[in-house]
Amino acid sequence: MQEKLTALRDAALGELQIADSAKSVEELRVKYLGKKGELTAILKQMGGLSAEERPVIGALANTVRSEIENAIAARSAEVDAIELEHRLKAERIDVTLPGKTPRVGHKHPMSIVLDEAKDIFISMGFTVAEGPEVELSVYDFDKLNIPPNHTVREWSDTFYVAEDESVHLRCQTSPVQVRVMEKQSPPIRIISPGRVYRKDEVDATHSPMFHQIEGLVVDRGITLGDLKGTLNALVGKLYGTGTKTRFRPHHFPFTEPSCEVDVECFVCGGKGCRVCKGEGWIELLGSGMVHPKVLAGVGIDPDEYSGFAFGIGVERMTMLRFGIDDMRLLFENDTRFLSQF
Ligand code: 2NL
Repeated sequence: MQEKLTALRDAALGELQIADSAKSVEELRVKYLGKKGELTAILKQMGGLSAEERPVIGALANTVRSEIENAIAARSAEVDAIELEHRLKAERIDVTLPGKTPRVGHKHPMSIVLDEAKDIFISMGFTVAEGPEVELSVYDFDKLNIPPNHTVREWSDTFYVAEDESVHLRCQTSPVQVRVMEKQSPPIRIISPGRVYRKDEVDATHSPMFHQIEGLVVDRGITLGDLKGTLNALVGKLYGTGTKTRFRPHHFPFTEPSCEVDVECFVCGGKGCRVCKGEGWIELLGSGMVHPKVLAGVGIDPDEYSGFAFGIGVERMTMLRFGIDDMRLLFENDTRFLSQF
């Protein structure tokens, strides 16, 4: 039995020496020291030994076991080191290779202008209000004093959703302001940015969907002077202080008096050119003093309160700001165009 044990030890140590992975070391541990391993098999035969032989063989068996255990521990450490070495070589990163520059996007020109406009109004104490794009005609037409025969109510102008004309895609964001006035009592100072829809053919200056920012201020003693001051501040911040404005009489059913606001042409400085069609002025927005009927309709007493309102097209504002001459460029999302802003 002595020979068997030493032969077992020699075999185990020999095989361990050529084991080259953690897995094969573990296999050898099972093979020699495991419950069904070769050492266990030999020890099972100890029953047949004499009383003198048994302690001798027992001591040798223990020595063999610890020799094999030590050899496994030592080889296992070596193999781990070798495997780590291999992995470090295989997974080596060459930090001197040129990197791949990530393509980082940026804000769309309309978002740049919209965010600027929002900041300007927020700095003047306005808050931002939002509302539904599918709107009740009562809110988008009736409560805005738009008469029953007005062209905007025709099916050729408006995207109706209901056959009975009670629901449509909003033509302006004014209904948002009507909803705020119904819920909240003055003072009111809000802007309502958002998408609006009109049945227009697509061309360089029209789109059936575009964006608007409307604004509304209602309080005691609000005058046309407040309207002019607010809109001049906006124009100055957007297009540079000193940009001249012109308030030109106009008509809207929901304001009285009403005016359109022009800015001095940014191309020719007012002399007249192709961009301003020889006018020297470019139309920017519509505005006016909120019609007393509109105030009364939402339960605000027009004898106690007055207000001004305005509506600006965001596409138009963006085109003027960056000198873009075709609205379609803003919607096509060609990155060769967009990356310029
Ligand atoms: C335009 C310019 C405008 C308003 C919008 C408004 C809203 C309420 C009451 C009165 Cl709740 N007015 N908004 C006022 C003037 C012009 O938009 O060209 N619209 C057709």
